[in-house]
Amino acid sequence: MSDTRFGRIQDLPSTHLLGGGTATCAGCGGLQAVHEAYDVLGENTIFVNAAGCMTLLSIYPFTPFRGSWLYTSMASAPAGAQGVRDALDILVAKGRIPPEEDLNVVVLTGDGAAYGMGLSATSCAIDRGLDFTYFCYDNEGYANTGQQTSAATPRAARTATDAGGAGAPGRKKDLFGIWIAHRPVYAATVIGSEPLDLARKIETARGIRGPKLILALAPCPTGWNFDPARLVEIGRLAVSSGVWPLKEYVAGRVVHTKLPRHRVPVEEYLKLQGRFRHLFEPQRNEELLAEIQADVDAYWADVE
Ligand SMILES: Cc1ncc(C[n+]2csc(CCOP(=O)(O)OP(=O)(O)O)c2C)c(N)n1
Ligand code: SF4
Ligand SMILES: [Mg+2]
Repeated sequence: MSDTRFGRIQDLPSTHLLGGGTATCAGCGGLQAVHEAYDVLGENTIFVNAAGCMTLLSIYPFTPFRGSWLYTSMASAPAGAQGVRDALDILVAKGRIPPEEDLNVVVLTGDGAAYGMGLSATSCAIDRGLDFTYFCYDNEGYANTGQQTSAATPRAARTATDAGGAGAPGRKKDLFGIWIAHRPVYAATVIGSEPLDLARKIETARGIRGPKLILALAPCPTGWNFDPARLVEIGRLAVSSGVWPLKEYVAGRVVHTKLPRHRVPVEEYLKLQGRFRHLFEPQRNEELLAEIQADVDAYWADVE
């Protein structure tokens, strides 16, 4: 079991309390993925940000990015993106900005908004064929407000709202599946600990017009209760255990971009995280561990 800063999940602070409210936590997998994506997207980018941890990057009128930033409520980032895209199209059509100064419109959202509150606005934006990239950093909970359970929280994870017993009772919603049911031009899963795979997918998305999903698993030391120094290790274990399949949907087909042929047992991934400690201590919960492993095995049985 890893060293962790917090004994109980209820003791987790809101990120509002950290760094005077101006920064993300050390070892933040969300920031890692956003940083890597921005290296490819470049400064001709406008982030349309749904309220969440990444909102703490900006303090009006400043952000750490060279591009632009629009802050929206949790549910309405895709609607904000539509307004920005329309305004840019008008400015280009009127010759007020040259086409080479046009911007990539990128929604930057957490899972609470992406899997839940913002889903209908997202669905409608895809249906309208909006030219935007929808970047979700999925830290599997409402992290900014203290890691409450979201529709992305995996089975058995303890959160502020499922703090006791067997942890979260549900199963993680399949947002990638919901997106591809809309037949977007592109959808991909990524993780910051696989930066080349991530960069190639951002590059692909940047070159296609229409609605595009980039769904990044974002290991969160504060909400998942692990040592920030283990960020990359945990990200790689998410992939090598098969918990987080790396894949893309392009031209109507799903292709896996990394096949973990010799999958490590899922418990290698789980046991580094305090949110799953109750599966191992004071005694192993063999039933739940087997159930979680069986879910992952069933996914890959369909792929292989
Ligand atoms: C309608 C609404 N309800 C609640 C909030 C309070 N709130 C701000 S950020 C946040 C958590 C968002 O979770 P997620 O989208 O997963 O982003 P994360 O905090 O994990 O980065 C909540 C609940 C809000 N801003 N708007
Ligand atoms: S709570 Fe998690 S997602 Fe939010 S800033 Fe901290 S590490 Fe990142
Ligand atoms: Mg979240």
